Amino acid sequence: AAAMACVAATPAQAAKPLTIGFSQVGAESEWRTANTASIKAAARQANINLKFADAQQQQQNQVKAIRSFIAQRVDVIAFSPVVETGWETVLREAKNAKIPVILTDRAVKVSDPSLYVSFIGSDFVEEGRRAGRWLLDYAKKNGDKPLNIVELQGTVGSAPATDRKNGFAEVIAGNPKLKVLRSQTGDFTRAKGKEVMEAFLKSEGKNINVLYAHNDDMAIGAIQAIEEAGLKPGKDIVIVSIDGVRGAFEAMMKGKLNVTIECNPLLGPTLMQTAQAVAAGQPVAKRITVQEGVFPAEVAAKEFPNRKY
Ligand code: GZL
Repeated sequence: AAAMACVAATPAQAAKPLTIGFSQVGAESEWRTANTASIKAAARQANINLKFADAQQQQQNQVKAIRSFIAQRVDVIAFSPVVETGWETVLREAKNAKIPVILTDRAVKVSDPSLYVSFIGSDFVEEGRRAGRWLLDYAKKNGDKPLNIVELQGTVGSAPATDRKNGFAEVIAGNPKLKVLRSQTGDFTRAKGKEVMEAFLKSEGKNINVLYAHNDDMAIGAIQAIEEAGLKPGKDIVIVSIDGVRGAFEAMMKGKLNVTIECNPLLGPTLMQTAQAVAAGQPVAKRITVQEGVFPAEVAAKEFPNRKY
């Protein structure tokens, strides 16, 4: 009989819970709040020890947090990079410390893709294209008359702002009657979105037919500015927005917003699964995308009860 390989039974080592250091962009929007809630809940469910740092939308706070996670020797570092560039040095420090890094939500531009193991998040260019396609369709249904657009961009230098701008511009180039009059950042917040929309209204006033907002929070701020200017949001100025947060559905049900392009913030479970696989030395996909749809106002009431964020 083949010699039986026998291994002395050792008391099962209670697996030490994984420790993940997570650097979050901030708390700038309803989307971010939902994203943070998803990550914290998923860590609890997976019995993962989560060290969570809020960067108040400042890149240097994220660099500091990542350095602190390295010093604490966490098992995995994950973060949502507030902007695309400026990460090479700190990511090389993590690599030299042999701590794997996972990107969630937003991407980075680095010369060496081995500086992170996986990027879990939406395709923002496609989200911009979806906004553009909705507007092309709207133009066709409304006698193809000229449409003057103002654009509220997200945080300057962030992947969602750059990509949503490019995807939208690529698609509306198909209709020369669609013109972007002014485009400026509202930094993804309601307050800034309102402030910049006030400036747009002062300079362009009745000339504005459409607002394209890179997130719902800026659109909601702009809605207040439009109403304070005595105009009807969703009618005098058609509003196309992105995220699909609760506030957007509420605005659509009131007829103040025309469409929201969903951007799924519920990345927590996928992040935890990926981190566990990485820590176990298993291969993981370099790019993990998420499912998301388009919700025009006419479906808002029906869809609202199904919303998870
Ligand atoms: C998109 C995310 C953006 C949201 C904004 O994945 O990075 O940041 O669209 C949030 O609401 O502020």
